[in-house]
Amino acid sequence: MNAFLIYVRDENFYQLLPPKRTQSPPGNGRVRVMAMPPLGIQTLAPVLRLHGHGVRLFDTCHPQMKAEQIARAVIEDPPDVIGISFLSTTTYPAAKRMAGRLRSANPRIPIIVGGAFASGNSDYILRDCPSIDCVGVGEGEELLPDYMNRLDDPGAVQGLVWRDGRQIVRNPLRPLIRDLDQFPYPDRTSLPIDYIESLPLDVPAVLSLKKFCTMQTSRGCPYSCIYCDIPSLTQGRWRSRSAAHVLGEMQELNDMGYRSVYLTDDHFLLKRKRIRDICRGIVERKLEFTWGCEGRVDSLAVDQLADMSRANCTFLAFGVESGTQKILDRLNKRQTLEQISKAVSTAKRNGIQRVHGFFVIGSPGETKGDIRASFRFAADLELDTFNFNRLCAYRGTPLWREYVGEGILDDEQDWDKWFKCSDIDPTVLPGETLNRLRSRGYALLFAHRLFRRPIQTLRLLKAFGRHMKIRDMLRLLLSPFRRRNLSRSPDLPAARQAAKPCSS
Ligand code: B12
Ligand code: SF4
Repeated sequence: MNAFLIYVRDENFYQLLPPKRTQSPPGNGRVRVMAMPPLGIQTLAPVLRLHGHGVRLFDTCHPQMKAEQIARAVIEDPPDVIGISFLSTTTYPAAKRMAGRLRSANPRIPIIVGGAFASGNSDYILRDCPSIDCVGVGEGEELLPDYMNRLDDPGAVQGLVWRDGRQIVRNPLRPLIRDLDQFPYPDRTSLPIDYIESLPLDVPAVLSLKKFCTMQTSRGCPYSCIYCDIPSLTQGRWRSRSAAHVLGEMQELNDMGYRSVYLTDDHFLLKRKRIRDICRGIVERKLEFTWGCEGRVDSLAVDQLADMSRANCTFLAFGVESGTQKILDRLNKRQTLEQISKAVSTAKRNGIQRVHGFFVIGSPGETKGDIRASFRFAADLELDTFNFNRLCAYRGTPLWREYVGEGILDDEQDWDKWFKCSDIDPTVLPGETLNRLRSRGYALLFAHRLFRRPIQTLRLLKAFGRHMKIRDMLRLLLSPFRRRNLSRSPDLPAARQAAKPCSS
């Protein structure tokens, strides 16, 4: 049997390289895109092939892989199954449009969707979108081949939520996969796209032109921060591939010429022995790529950062979130300000080139003073880069459940929306105030950096400037002070929309 696997992108999170540099090299049909590769479909393709199926991959960031072109491919070379993969709430409308277009191209081909948002909202999706026949909940490595082998008996496929006539049927959940070492490595060659290491911003910020890809060495997270849906997607469990299996893939990437790798693990820094073995393996095998990852500041592995640095880890991102203990506790972050300072300074002392801090502002109960304290705290940390996003509420998170309990959100009507907390929660400062405080905070941070760490700052600017025009550098530096134009704006809850006066 044959399958099309399509990754539907959020158009705010990729950009083609400017026209002159878009093709690489000109005429070979490949395009260069500033984005992360679609690891979900890259992971599933070789597994389906192992089961004897043919697979064609599509990624909508490619100018020739938009809904129209894929619909034409469906007509000319009809597959037996269409699988649509997308990550988040923000991409659901585009995924729905894709399903509708492909359904009209050939109404007989079953369409299955999967990914983080689809897994958490399966029943709602089937009720909402008649072009989608079923949702694969959770991991796809076992589910998708099982589904393809039993197209005429969907009731027997664990983890499938499907439509039986007018009824939506939720099959029993498929248990989490125990042995993640059993699968082949992702397919990084079939898509005619070179993914460029970059920042997903509205300014073209190319970080390097090295051959770049992502990789996943573990899944899940045992913590329960109130704004995050990873624990509910992975049943609060952390599972990993063995160091040997990870190193096998790393060797393959090295031999294929990859020189920059980003680990998309939710929490890479969890198991000391595994980290030690991976780092040792990278050094012993003389693997040439640099790599980056994300982790918690309280992990014991913080004292292994020297090993990681020796093994070419050049980027480390910490979820700092706030500069006050009150807000860290409100977010159930289970970390202290001391742990944050220690982790950041240990990373820098051990030679990690770029240490990044993720912060949020606009948390429940956060005051203007708390936000100013966060920026002051950030200024005192030895972070190289940082971002301060406004807190959002996504379905599947403890925060969402709080809002449903308080009557602010309604699961039935708001499930496919995303909200800035400042738009819906009266205990959060208004959006305008947050934006003003953020602009001032960024100005303080930039000034602080320039005067207190001028050499590091110039080095960083030089690194960013290598592949950017001066005009783009200036736009990048000014971007924190500008309002970002998103193709999909945050929503308002149904209750508030209903209360709005009718304009006619
Ligand atoms: C890397 C990443 C990004 C990258 C984008 C990567 C890319 N390819 O474009 C960047 C940084 C740009 C990003 C941006 C955003 N992200 Co993000 N991102 C991730 C992260 C950390 C890893 C994704 C990944 O590579 N996973 C590895 C692959 C192997 O897993 P997978 O794709 O889930 O695929 C598996 C299954 O889902 C399933 N599957 C996948 N597709 C299909 C299809 C079928 C048919 C079937 C049956 C199964 C199936 O099988 C696969 C193998 O088991 C996830 C967290 C996570 N653990 O998933 C968050 C996550 C997906 N992101 C999230 C969010 C919120 C966002 C943003 C909205 C954030 C923002 N600031 O605006 C944007 C929107 C981006 C978008 N919609 O494209 C949330 C989604 C929550 C939600 N309910 O919407 C997550 C879950 C993080 C979180 N903490 O909550 N993100
Ligand atoms: S934010 Fe990070 S630490 Fe918190 S639950 Fe999500 S993945 Fe785990």
